[in-house]
Amino acid sequence: MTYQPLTADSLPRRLGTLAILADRLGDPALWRVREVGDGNLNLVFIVESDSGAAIVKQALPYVRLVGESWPLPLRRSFFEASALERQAERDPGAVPEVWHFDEAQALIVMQFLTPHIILRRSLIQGRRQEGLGAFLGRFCARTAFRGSDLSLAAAERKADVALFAGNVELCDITENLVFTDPYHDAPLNRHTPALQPAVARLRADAALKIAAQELKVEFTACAETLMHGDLHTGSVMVDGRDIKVIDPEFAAYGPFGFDLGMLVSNFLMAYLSQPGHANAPDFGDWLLAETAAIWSAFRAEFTHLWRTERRGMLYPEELYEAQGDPLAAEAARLRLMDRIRTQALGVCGVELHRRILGLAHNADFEEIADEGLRAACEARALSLGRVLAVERAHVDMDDAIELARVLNGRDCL
Ligand code: SR1
Ligand code: MG
Repeated sequence: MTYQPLTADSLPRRLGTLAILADRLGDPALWRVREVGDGNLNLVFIVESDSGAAIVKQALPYVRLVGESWPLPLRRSFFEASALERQAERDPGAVPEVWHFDEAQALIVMQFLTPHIILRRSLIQGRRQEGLGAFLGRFCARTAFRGSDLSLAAAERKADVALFAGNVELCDITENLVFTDPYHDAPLNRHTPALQPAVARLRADAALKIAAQELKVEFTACAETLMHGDLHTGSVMVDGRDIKVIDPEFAAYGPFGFDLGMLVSNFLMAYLSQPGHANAPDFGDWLLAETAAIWSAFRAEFTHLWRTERRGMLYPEELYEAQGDPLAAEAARLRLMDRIRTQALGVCGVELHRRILGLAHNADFEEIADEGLRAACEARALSLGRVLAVERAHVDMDDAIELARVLNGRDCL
């Protein structure tokens, strides 16, 4: 059958013979199906019966957020399924189980996470999640390290680089929406009107535009590891105990620090939007502590893997430990981690900008109904983003977090 988008009505008929669903859910006539996709791209169905539940995610041949005028290949579903498989190996338990993949229909049947909600929603509501930053920092470290030439056999990684190089259109979205469009008057951009003077300043800022393009060069040319590619707080689900990373359809090979930077950026946006949400006064402190925990867990796990699993062609033991010089290996690791932190802070900066100036905004700010208050919060994020992108080589993660705290009381408009 050629590709056809599912509907809640057609799904039981079309997928009712799939053993993996029939075994878990029983008679398709009794399935309850809801379309719940609220992301920018896909259809997402919850399929339930009295005996079980599943998620069916199907790609649409266009960008859902914009409409059929912006076509997008169905093949992104293949990259998502392939990335989930690799992430499940590299950080077991961190991603939902994939039960079935149908390439022609661009659909993935997977574990229904319940009672999980999207992390972004939970942060807007002021809910805490034990171990959140540490879990996500470890996920970034494990996937970054184990997807790179620090760990994989060279031939395996090269084949994988070639495979994921096919995810052209999704990379193109990031290349334009994250690294370029915020810095000029791109057709689909929008921003809160009161930001106009701040936006004009950013777009006239030569150092910032150089920084954004340098970061874009790294994104396109540094195929260091298999990135999730879209690791914001809408790509994480939580239930108070369990945490899962979802939605890696933007997966591609890129710099070690990309996922880390995007994630930290979205935590900082959750923090900077708190004045617009009625949460406990110390919730912001918790958010910053979890942001710090992302980096410290990343550093600790990456260090652990460096010392115990460094079997790839990069930084081979022959150069260090085998010559009785473990300190030199540590020096090399520290240099690499400095470079990853620099990358991450740069990505963090441009991600702050694109979520406020570009096409795809974040509910953290969007749901602040008072436009003046929203603009005040967003202006702080723009200022923080500028410093992080331009000064990324001279800023520590603690400095970045402290700067967010200081800016939160300032008028940046
Ligand atoms: C046109 S897609 C817009 C954004 O949604 C996705 O989640 C990615 O973040 C992308 O940049
Ligand atoms: Mg997504």
